[in-house]
This record gives sequence, structure tokens and C-alpha cells, in this order.
Amino acid sequence: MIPTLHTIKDVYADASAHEARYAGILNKFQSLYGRKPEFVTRAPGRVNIIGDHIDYSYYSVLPMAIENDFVIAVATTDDHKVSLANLDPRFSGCTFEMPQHGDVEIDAVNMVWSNYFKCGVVVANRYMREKTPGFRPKGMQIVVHGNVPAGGGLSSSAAFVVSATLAVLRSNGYDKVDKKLLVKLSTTCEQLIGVNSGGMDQSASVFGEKDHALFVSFRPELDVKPMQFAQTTPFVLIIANSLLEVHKHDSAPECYNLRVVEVTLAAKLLEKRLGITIPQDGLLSAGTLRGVMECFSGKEASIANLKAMLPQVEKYLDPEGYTSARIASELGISESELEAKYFTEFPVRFSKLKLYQRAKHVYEEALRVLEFVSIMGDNSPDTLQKLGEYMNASHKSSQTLFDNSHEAVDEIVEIARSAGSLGSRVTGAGWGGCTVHLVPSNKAEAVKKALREQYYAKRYPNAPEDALIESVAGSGTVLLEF
Ligand code: NG1
Ligand code: MG
Repeated sequence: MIPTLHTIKDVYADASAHEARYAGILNKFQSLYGRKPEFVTRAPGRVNIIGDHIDYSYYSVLPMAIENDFVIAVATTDDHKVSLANLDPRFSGCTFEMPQHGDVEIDAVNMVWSNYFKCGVVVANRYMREKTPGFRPKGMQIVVHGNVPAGGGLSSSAAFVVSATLAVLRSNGYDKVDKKLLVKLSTTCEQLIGVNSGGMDQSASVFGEKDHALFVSFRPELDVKPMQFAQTTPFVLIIANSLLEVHKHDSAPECYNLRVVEVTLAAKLLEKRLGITIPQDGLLSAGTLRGVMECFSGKEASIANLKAMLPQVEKYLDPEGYTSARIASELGISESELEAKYFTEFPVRFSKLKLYQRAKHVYEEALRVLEFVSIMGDNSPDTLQKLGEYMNASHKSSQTLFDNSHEAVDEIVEIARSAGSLGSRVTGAGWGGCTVHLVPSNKAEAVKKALREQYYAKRYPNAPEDALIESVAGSGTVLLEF
């Protein structure tokens, strides 16, 4: 169940640092609507420690919630009107009506911040209509504020849609919301605005726990295990934002959505070559690389079963890449069928599909996550060093196999390692955004200093204070009633 709290004291490590922000939200609410909010929803962003671009192949990942979050203050009305205001003056407000029938309209071509809220409305409304046919949600008066850097790989969007979905449910009498249900509903949100996303971010946001990383598994069903690191060698996780903002819905056809198509087609081709039939499953309705592994080497996503897939990738997928014509002919379908099935619902642009590289990344990254998790609690003097090596190998794979790094991101990674980071990698979707670094505590100052002098001073002399933070694992999504 999503907990209901009555103070922010249990939400943040240092609640006093957040008091002014909450006061600002409540003041704005009072001045706009002449009343107090009935409740507040709050959902955090996340940093992914290891395991990127494998959630949509249903392999386990290791993120943790961070303290930056998305806060939504709400009072309900009986007129079905929604008034949306943002405490941040850069984002202007808007109004719309809760529909009597069908979904609220979202203009995914002209992306505005309020679209993310509307995504929450759509998924919550569909759910409530399933429970109560003909249901029409109440109106809402709203003030929001988010402080997760946008387009930075820390899941500002997931924090927003989780918070929004919960706010709509709570407004309509759903005050005991199951955590898994909230993950399930909010995971479909960004698909409404053209990003064919996996479920890592929403899981981390909902299930976040102070001082814990989260081992998130998607099969056979969603499961989140809070994990702790051995503290033999004290360390910190540093998040350094490259400040290259990536707008996933704009870049999706060449980046995110293309990767989803590539891993799907890699699975299709392996299925054909191995002579197996993989079950069609959920998000990737054509089947996944995990599905291939389950049929070929064994049901469980174990180290052995994953390792057994690597020679198959070598044997059956071509590092040269595939044109549309070639993959169509290898799959034994026409190009128009290929187009209709894989390139239409979420449009993509490419010259060659890199099926070999993407599949190799997925299986190896899934392996690294398992190996990382299996030693993270070991009280041995070289644990931290080994964990760092997995993170470095993960970054290498982003550079060479998955093509989701960026030259500026690589520069940050190099600077941090030279100054004492044991493991440095791009985190989240990539192509810019944030990096995460595993740094022994006695090297933290040196790493931060090196990044300030060698990266930010050169590229972004006016970088915001929070471009470089030591991050703590924060708590998950909550409802607040003051
Ligand atoms: P971010 O970093 O929020 O863009 C995206 C996906 C995740 C996951 C990572 C890569 C969304 C909402 N999130 O995260 O599901 O696939 O990329 O590991 O699209
Ligand atoms: Mg996002």
C-alpha cells in the first residue's frame, strides 16, 4: 500500500531543507484557489546504479530512488474541471475537463509539461472505468512542483506520472493504492506520448527505500528487493549531470524507441534461427530476448542461462547490421509487413539495425546486474573495486554496443575515474543526461573538484549547484495529508 504520512519528516533525510518548498506550494495553492489542498502526492526520481536498457527485455535492474521528486498538491471539485498550476514560473498553467467518455486528449506533437499529468489522468481513468463503468472523475485544483532535472536520466518523467496517477486515484476515493498497481498503471503512461518505455523508473519511484538500492525484477511478476551495500570501505555515489538535456519523445525514433525495436527484432531473428517459439508477452508483444533465453536455455534468468545465450548471439547475429530489406528476408516476411508490425505504432528512423550489438549488450548487462548484486553485500576488502569494474564494463557496453553514450558523458566518466572513482557510467536512457560514480569516501572531494574544474568550468561555467551531487537513497512514493 502507498503509505499516507502527516509530516514530511519521514520523507527526507533532512526535512528542514524542504520546508520552504512545501510552504511555497501551499501558499501558491491558497492564493490561487482560496483554500487548502486536501492532500499531496510525492514521487521521487531515481538513479540507476547498473542495468540499463534491459528492463524492456524484462531483465532485472538495480536503481535506487533519490530525494529529488515531484510533488502535487490537490483539492477536489464537483465540476469535473482540472486547473493545473506549477510553482515554477517557467511553466504556465492550464485547464481542461475530465471527459465524460473516452480519454482526455493529449497532443503528443506539441509536448508541454501538462501532458505528463494528462497521462496520469488517462491511465487512472481507464482503471476506474473498468471498476465502475460510466465513471467520470472529479475536478481537481492543483499546484505541482518538481525538482528532478528534466531530460537528465534521473526519471523526472516517471516521478511526474507516478505522482499524477496517484493524485487522480486519490481524488476519486482510492485512498489505499497498491504499490504494484501504481507501477503497472504509471508504466503505461509514457507510451501514450510516444515512448515505448520499460518499468524500471516507475518501480524505483514507487518502491524507493531510504538507504537501499532496489533489485527490481519484472518476471514472473514485478518484485522489488531492497538491497544494502557492505560498508567495509565507506563510499558515496556521485551523480554528475552532463547538462546535455535529452528529450526522449523527440529523439525516440533514432534512440529509445529504435532500441526497443532492435532488441525485439534480435529476439525474432534468434527465435527463427534457433527454431523455437517465444511467447508473445506484454509490452513487447512480439517477444523478448528474455523469452528467447527462457525457451533456449531455461526459464530462470540465472547467470548460467544468460551465459548460454552469448554464443548464440555470436553465431546467429551479424555485426555488420541489417537493412530493412535484409531483416525482412531473413525473417521471411515482406518489407511492408515488417514496417506495419515494428516501425509504425512507434515510428523509428535508421539506416542499419544493429541487432548483434544490442542483443549482446542486453545479455551481458543482465549478467553484470546479477553478478553485481551477488557480491554487493560481501564484506571483503576488494568488493568496492569489483563493483566498480562492473559499472565500468557497463559504460563500455553503452559506448561500443548500445550506442547510448555521448562524447561529453565519456569525458565526465574519464575525469572521474582519473580522480579516484572506482566505477563510472552513464545512467538511465543516456545519449547525454546523468552519470553515476562509485567513489570511496576519501576520494569524493577529489572527484568533485576534478569534475568542477575539468568539465563544468570549461563547458558550463554557470552550471547549477545541483549538477553535481552526492546522492543518498531516498524513500518512495507517498501520500501526504497535513
Ligand atoms: P530515463 O532515464 O528516465 O529516460 C529510460 C526508460 C527506462 C529504462 C531506461 C534505460 C522511460 C520512462 N524510462 O529511462 O524504462 O529503459 O531508459 O535503462 O522511458
Ligand atoms: Mg524519463
